[in-house]
Amino acid sequence: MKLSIEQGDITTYAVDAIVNAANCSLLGGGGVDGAIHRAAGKQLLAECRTLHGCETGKAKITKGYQLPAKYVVHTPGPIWRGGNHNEAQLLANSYRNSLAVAWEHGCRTVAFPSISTGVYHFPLEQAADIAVQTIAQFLQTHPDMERVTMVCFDHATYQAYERAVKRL
Ligand code: AR6
Repeated sequence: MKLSIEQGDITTYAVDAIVNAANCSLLGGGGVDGAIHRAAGKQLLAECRTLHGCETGKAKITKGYQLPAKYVVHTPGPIWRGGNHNEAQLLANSYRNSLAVAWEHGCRTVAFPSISTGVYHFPLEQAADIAVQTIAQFLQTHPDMERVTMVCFDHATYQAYERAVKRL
């Protein structure tokens, strides 16, 4: 299985691309977005300013600057608004479009945080199912992708993604 679930800090991952759970401005924020910008240095924000934002579920790529990762893929996941505002489809789009833009830039190892399950309040168990299903589908259609890692910051998130993999 080329999908790994790990607990850790995504800013330390020396992969081809890490994914940032961004907002539509792409100009930084708290959570994993803040951690990535702090670790990458202010050149990352300068490149992000040239991108003029990003729609929910879409993805844009920058260099990684001072990060060990070569690229950062920025995707705004959906804000949870009760579940009847296309949240599930938009979250799947974030994973699929992030993998697609990384792939187009030659990336074969990609690491994701748990998109939308922090301040955007997407229910963790459902988000984990969407993430692992969307990643597994991409791996099936892109056999040359070497590894996709879900990097869970806390243990409860790690356990939720482990359960989702077992449900696959
Ligand atoms: N490595 C991996 N995961 C992390 C790290 C890290 N260093 N730091 C936090 N997480 P969140 P969202 C986890 O809130 O819900 C920002 O302000 C965190 O524990 O970062 O998509 C953006 O600018 C949680 O499990 O992202 C947006 O405005 C997961 O990352 C908004 O938050 C996602 O939590 C996006 O909200």
